[in-house]
Amino acid sequence: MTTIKRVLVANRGEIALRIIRACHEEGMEAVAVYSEVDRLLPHVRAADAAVALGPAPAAQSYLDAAKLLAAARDTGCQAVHPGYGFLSERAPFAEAVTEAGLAFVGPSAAAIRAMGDKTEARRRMQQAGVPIVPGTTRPLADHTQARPEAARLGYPVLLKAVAGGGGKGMRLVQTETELEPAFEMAQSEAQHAFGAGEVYLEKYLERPRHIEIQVLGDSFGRVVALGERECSIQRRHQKLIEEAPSLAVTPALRRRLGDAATAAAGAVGYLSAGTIEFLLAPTGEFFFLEMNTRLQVEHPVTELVYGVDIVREQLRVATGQPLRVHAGTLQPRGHAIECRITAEDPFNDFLPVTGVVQHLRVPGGPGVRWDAGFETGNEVTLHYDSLIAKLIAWGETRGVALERMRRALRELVIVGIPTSQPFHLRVMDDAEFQRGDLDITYLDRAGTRLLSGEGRPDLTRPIAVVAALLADERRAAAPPPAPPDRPAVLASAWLLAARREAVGGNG
Ligand code: MV4
Repeated sequence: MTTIKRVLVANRGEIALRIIRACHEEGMEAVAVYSEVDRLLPHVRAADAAVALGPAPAAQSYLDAAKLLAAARDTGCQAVHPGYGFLSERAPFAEAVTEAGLAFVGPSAAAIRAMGDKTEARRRMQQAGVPIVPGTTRPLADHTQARPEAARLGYPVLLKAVAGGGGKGMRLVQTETELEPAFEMAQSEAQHAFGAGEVYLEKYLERPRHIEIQVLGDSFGRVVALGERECSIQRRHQKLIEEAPSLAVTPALRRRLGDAATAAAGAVGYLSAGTIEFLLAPTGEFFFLEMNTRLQVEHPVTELVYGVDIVREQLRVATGQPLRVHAGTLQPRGHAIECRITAEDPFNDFLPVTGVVQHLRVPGGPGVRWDAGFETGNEVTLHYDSLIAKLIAWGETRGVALERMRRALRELVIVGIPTSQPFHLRVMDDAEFQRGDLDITYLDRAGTRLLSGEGRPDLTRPIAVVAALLADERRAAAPPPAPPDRPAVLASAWLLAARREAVGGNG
């Protein structure tokens, strides 16, 4: 057992705040880190202490392992939670954390490394009896080596980077004549993106769904699967909407996917939270795609339908405690949908945008969860990802969850930056989405229909909000009206008392 009293949260924005909240519920203190441009974000204030990392560029802040380790040491932390992105899937960082005598809230460096090499991951999965997409399990030396393999698989095939993942360095090859140039392109892209040019081949699957299984492992060798998430609504390998459960997954298929995911995680001695990605073919066959060895953005939809706090479980297993969830009793309840509210202009090809959140009205009420990294007054820059917040709706049925999401999206007001909000409203209104008729081509097919120039965002509410803000400012500038029964001086006395309370002194 490792005692963890204080955790360094090596991330920013919504996920840093999410982790800080879990620490507090586990009775742990949380130390935030922040770059110069992030000093006013809510995660910095929510933490028990905060350490400045330096300039905005990630290489000099959230990706600087030495600064993070120094921050953990200087503030007396016993553990480091990496969140997602940044250093979360860098095996050398996980190693450095443990070598510094701290607990890494995540899997072992060995598991991260094994899953980071996509051909090694495929070999391990094959050995564990997990179905993999037909293809090679070793890197290919050159296009002449690829030629007979591609012929054996049958075109179309996909060239993928061994160090890849997330779609980078991927190349679709339709015919044999395309193979040589595609091979060179894939290699140089991979070399550029990952500093490792190795590529391998997979049979190209047409119109699959992207289904992923959440797993949790503890130090007693127990691995549990927390059902699936439907993640087919993506754009340029960026997920925009996720839900749990998937309409395409029957209880029998869920059991088979769960067994495969458990075997996959077991094969690398998996500890903490992880996700096994599968492609589900229209035939009903499923294939291992890759494993994400981290907490994922979309974990809340699983939390809501399984009643499990995934981040608290991560913190518990990091201290050496057993998982509190038991495979036999896990049943999804109801349905959850997540919309990623991003600082991107859906009417301009989802171009990332910057600006200040001048006004924010947060949705709430029954079945609505708002996980945000920004508040009114915060600035969105281009230094990091464009995620402002995650809006998650839960309901007893998919229909209720969908209605709640629609209602919450209407409540949400963000003034100052274009966001993905109007896009999400249109998806919720789309008949194809409502039928659950999804695969990875949904957005390519529905995108134009949903975002055609006609019916650009209704500006009535933003204008109303700005008018209200201006009225507020005018009111603030004028002396407060003092009704006869409640003189202004009394309000000041209350304020002074409150301030005395806040500073904890005698005034
Ligand atoms: C595939 C595929 C079809 N066949 N592999 C994209 C990102 C990376 N994680 C793997 N990806 C794909 N691999 C085979 N053999 C289609 C994709 C793919 C995709 C997968 C999941 C979600 C969205 C996607 C969008 C385009 C392509």
